[in-house]
Amino acid sequence: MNEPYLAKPTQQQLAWQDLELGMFCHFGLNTFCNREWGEGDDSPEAFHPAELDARQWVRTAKQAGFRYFMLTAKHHDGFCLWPTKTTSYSVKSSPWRNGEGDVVRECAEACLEEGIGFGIYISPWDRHDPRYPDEAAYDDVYCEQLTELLTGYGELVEVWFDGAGSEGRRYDWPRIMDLVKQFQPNAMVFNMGAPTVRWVGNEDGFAPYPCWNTAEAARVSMFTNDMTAWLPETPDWVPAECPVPIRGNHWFWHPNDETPLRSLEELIDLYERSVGHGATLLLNAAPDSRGLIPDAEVQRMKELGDEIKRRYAIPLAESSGGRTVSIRLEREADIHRTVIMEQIELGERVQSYIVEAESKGEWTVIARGSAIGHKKIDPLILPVRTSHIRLTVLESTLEPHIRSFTVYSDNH
Ligand code: FUL
Repeated sequence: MNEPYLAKPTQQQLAWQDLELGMFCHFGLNTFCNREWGEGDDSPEAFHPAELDARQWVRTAKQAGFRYFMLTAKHHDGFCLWPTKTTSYSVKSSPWRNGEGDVVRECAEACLEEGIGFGIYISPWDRHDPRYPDEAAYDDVYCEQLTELLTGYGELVEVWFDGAGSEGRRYDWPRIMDLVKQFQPNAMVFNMGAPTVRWVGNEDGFAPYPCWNTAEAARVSMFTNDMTAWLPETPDWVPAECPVPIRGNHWFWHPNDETPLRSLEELIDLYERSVGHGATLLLNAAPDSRGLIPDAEVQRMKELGDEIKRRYAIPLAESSGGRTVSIRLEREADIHRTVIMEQIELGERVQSYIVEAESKGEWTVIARGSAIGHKKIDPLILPVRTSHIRLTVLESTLEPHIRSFTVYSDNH
């Protein structure tokens, strides 16, 4: 008998889903003009990050356990952080490094040195370029800019196509996708064209549960409930990414910003509801006008990384298997959380499951859910004292395969 069709990830998607944590980095002319969305008329003269140190940015990500780093090579204002041949509206016209600098290169090199993935954000919407109103002429510009980025900076993990400002606008997506396929076949494509990764649909940093890996569409931007029209070759497997700024709703740095930095409690909660719901967390920390990520942000990132390690680096016990996976501990312990991963290379099979703990011969359900996918974290409201714990898959499309079932205690 033929098995029912089940969407499966590509090797590249599998590798990307294992990254789990990305640091987003919004930096550009906005940083110097106290803006979130420059209108494309700020002078490149303003761009002078006297102490710019991309290694400090990337180290901040690395030290916190983040595995990829995404830079806004071009935001909506159209200012390019690399010396593009397509426009003079770039670092070339700025006083920074006498117009000879290249922020994209410095980030690419820092990522290579630190051994984490590098990705770029390149806004399709361009509020500066005079050719923007002419669809065909701008497609040429955009494709040239993209080609420069895809070919000049080594291997990219992801290319971020932001829908904001592009609601209703047509771009030549087949042509744009061909460039990515040709020059960076391993890079993930975010949300537009023929995406391999979708936007989770909010900028709050969490994935509503269940967050299945299969989808046929995703929201275009924060400003519409329209769904993107994806090209027919879009795979059925399109895992979700959850972008969120570490400070309020500001993606860029602002002088004397009083928007509060997210607390450690809030961030770890977001981690457990993004990565813990099978998605990827993309947390933004913005460099300031010196060209450095401020101490408070660096510190908070580090605290988050330390807390993730404290909770999840040392399992009490771990097992894997099929429909039922049991764990017997050598002695009773307080369980604070469980983590389940499905072998997603075989597709997302589990539809519902329970986790139970035994005490004096009685089994009690301590967690339940539907999707598992890449990862499901179940933090327990109260710790459960037990020496015997089991996962049971109640419903699945095909025979379930559990990559790992892990229990954690705070008292290890
Ligand atoms: C949005 C943009 O409008 C914001 O400025 C930011 O870049 C965010 C990640 O995406 O659509």
